Amino acid sequence: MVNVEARETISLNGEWNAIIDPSGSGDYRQVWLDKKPQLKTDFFEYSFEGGPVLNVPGDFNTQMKELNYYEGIVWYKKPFNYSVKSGKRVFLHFGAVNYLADVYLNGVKIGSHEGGFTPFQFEITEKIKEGENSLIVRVDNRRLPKGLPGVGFDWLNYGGITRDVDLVETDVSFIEDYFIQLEKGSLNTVLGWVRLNGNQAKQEVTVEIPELDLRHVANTDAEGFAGIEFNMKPELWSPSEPKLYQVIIKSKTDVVIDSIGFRSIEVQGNKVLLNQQPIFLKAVNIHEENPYKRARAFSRDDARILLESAKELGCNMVRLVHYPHNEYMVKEAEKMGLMVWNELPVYQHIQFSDSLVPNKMENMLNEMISRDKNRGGVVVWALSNETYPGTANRDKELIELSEKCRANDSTRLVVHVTNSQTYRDHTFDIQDTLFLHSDLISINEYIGWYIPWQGKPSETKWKVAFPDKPIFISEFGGEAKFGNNDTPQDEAANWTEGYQEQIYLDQIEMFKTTPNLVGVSPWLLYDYKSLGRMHPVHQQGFNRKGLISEDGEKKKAWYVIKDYYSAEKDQIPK
Ligand code: GCB
Repeated sequence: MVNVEARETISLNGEWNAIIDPSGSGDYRQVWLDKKPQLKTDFFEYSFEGGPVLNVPGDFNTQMKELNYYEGIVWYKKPFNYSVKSGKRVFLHFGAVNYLADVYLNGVKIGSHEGGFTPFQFEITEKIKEGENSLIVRVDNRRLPKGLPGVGFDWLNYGGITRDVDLVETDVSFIEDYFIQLEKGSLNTVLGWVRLNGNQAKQEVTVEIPELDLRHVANTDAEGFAGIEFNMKPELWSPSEPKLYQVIIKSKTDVVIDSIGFRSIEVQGNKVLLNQQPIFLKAVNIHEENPYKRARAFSRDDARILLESAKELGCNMVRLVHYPHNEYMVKEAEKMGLMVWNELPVYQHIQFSDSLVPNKMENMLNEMISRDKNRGGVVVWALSNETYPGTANRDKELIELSEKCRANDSTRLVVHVTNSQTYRDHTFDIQDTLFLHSDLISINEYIGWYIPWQGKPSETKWKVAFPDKPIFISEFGGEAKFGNNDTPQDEAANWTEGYQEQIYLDQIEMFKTTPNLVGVSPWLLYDYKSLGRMHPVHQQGFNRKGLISEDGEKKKAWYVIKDYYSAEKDQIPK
């Protein structure tokens, strides 16, 4: 179900007992049975009691020194009391668990989930007991070659029950899901639907927007589904006026209240149009990490820290890499006037030929869209990042995924990010057949860092496979350690702020030569933890491409981008 925050919930956040299981012995010891000795001769070689306690939500890596680099199994247990209410249904909802979750209630398995960044739930109406209940979750964050992402990625593999856990109580029939957004290209027609769960009797559902004095009535069919279509004249959502409307969705037995922004987003020719006006996307890349806690971000407060920095930089968009971030991020961004780029963890080396991977991609896509489709702030579904044209079945599977995405939600831009490029004779040659299926030519390039300049940035030449499409530079930048002003500043191996600053100045010169440029997104806002970044003096386990350090100190490059964003107009001429 969507919009859990707006429903009757009982939070299961807080302290959970944990068993750390690096050897995987918990499976054959059947830890989920949580046995206690009955006879004098009984003993069991595990116990939740007397062991470590972990906070949920939160990654486990940063809660115990021993788990710092841990990738393995942790068993979590939460005892809770419940009073059964007749005529109510109960669901157990997880905001996210990284990566595999097996869930047991009172010793019985109720389900499993794969994927570290999207919500899932199980109905437990028949399984929850009056009084004391015990919930056990086996979490496994080991990397899988056939996982999403696969085994190699440039961020910390934070494991655990990383987002909120709730019991959700509903009536027998409830509003499971709804889609209330403007029709693609329209500024005044809402085209969507409402879907009920649990009662196939046909009934009226209403969508009300009190501020617009609007009440729309529709009738559900035998499957509990009602199409919604009505006209209105909303004040449109935009970064400068992030107007949200209270939207009340009602069925006979349920009410869900949401706060929704209405806007249109589309590509026309070589431009991106927001509310039918060309817009320049001033973005920044953000990982889901609280720099100050150096831990996985999961709360509204964490979201505010990251998003306020993006606002201060002058952004009108955030690219939330490389997986769907928590729902607070998306909701807060919408409130603050930041367009959101949501991305699937289809990252670099993915085994597209595996028989299960395409299904996993599709499930994650559906879970991502399902949760965020009512957020007007969300303008991009990014389906992949830097996958390789040579990988078997890559194009076939990603093209199918794009089609499924458009069929599920036709209102946003669908994007694939690539780094399929050559840079020879000072010419940028961008060729990737995948761009045919992407609304933007979205490229990551690190000229000035991984690839040295071959001439004056202002004289860069371009050869682009699809010359009529808009180009978005989704990553660029280089590393610097804050406060490092050593000389010489023109040597990359010195990790100086000056070297990073020069990369940004040069990139901005190059942007003036980029055809159909509709926006840029520096890599990235804050320095963040990544174990592959092993330089003992300059990196210390951090990817140092941040514009801000993990202590909140702004590097010289920050000011370059801030100036660029304040000089660059949001609206570009038609
Ligand atoms: C990239 C990736 C990003 C990396 C970044 C880097 O191209 O998309 O995930 O972290 O480069 O710092 O090398």
